Amino acid sequence: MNSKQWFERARKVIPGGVNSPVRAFNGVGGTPVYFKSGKGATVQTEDGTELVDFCGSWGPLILGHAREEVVEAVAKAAADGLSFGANTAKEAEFAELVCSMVPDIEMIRLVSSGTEAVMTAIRLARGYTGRRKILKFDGCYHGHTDYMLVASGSGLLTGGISSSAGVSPSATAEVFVAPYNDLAAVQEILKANGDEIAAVIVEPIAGNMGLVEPAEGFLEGLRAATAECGTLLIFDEVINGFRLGPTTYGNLCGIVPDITTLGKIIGGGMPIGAIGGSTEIMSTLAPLGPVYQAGTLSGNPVAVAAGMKTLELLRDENPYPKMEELGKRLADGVERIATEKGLDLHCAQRGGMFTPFFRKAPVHNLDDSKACDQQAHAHYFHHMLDAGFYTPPSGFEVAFVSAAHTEADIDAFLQALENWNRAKQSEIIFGTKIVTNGNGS
Ligand code: HOZ
Repeated sequence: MNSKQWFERARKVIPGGVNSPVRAFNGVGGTPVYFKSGKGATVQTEDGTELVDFCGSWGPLILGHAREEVVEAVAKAAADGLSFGANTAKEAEFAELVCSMVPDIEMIRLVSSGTEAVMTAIRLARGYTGRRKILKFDGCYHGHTDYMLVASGSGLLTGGISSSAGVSPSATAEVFVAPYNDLAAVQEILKANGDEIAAVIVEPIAGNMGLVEPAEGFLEGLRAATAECGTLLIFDEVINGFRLGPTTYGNLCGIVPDITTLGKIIGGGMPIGAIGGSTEIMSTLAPLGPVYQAGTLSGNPVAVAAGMKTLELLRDENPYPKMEELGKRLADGVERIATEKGLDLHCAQRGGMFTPFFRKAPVHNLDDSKACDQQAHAHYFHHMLDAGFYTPPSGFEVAFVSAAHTEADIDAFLQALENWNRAKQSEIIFGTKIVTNGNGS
């Protein structure tokens, strides 16, 4: 059975054949790849191929696939019991570790996903402030709770919808949306409605419309404007957290949000999420306070073991300078090739995060990202896949260089890009639509 056969089989019993829409390759066309195993920077597929993986399970695998120490920690925890639904010493140690690595997080509550973390953070902000409304940014993605599925990034963009059906209008009516990086728009909304807004939520470095960096003063401005009207500032660091250093991005750039949401890396590949903040705010959560949150698998010992070992390794080995170096090598190489080949392409990069944007002009917000040539991205994606490189199957996502990648991986990636000749590529089938190569015909 190859990927195509597995996909046909899966489509009969799983909606769209996938358990998360972006995996369906709607953004790039063609048939999704089925993964069999992974080790370090590479994965083996059901097609018998080996791919260098720049998706890294969408971010958790900062140490690469199946890092030995993490797998050992998981195996040991699993052998000791998969779940208790009761307290464990490890979860207390894990909370202590995160608090020690992120000084502004005095307390942390564990949940099972980033979506759940954001859901809880929003309820916490509402409970703490006694206000109902929220402000989010166009193209930022904060999981799939009702009120966060407005003007959303990530998989919603590849599906051509920015807001989901089935969401109650009363949920979205409570959400203001501003363009990312537009501080003046935020200030205006807060000036008129600040006393009704419980929280402003932002991905400090946006990662769900491709990699979009905050403009100078944007995050500082958000901090000042929210503080002025008693609105909480939530940094959604599900992607950013522990990505650029062994701490949060907020801590690295010296901005203290009121609440931080975490996920991905802190679970080392196992399902986890977390909400962190000051003792005062976090004490609003039950059983100390009136804001309810619960979960049978919250603080699951196997997930905690994977996360703990991952954070310890990041703290002790400090692979961040290496990832920055490799990320820069890759981005510089993409820029050079784009210039030499006359491609409408540039590469955004920060640390190990990168996004090739198919236009020359920089990308500051969702409108800029949407203006990129998605068909060119799809052709690039398939060329690189055929050459042995797996990148996110969407032009609206971030790719990741992990601590397991090497200079040789980056150079091979660049060589493959250098060999790209779009005019020679065959057409790509998007569902029933065929996108031909070259002249965009
Ligand atoms: N949160 C991940 C994208 N940035 C997506 C994973 C998914 O939607 O499957």
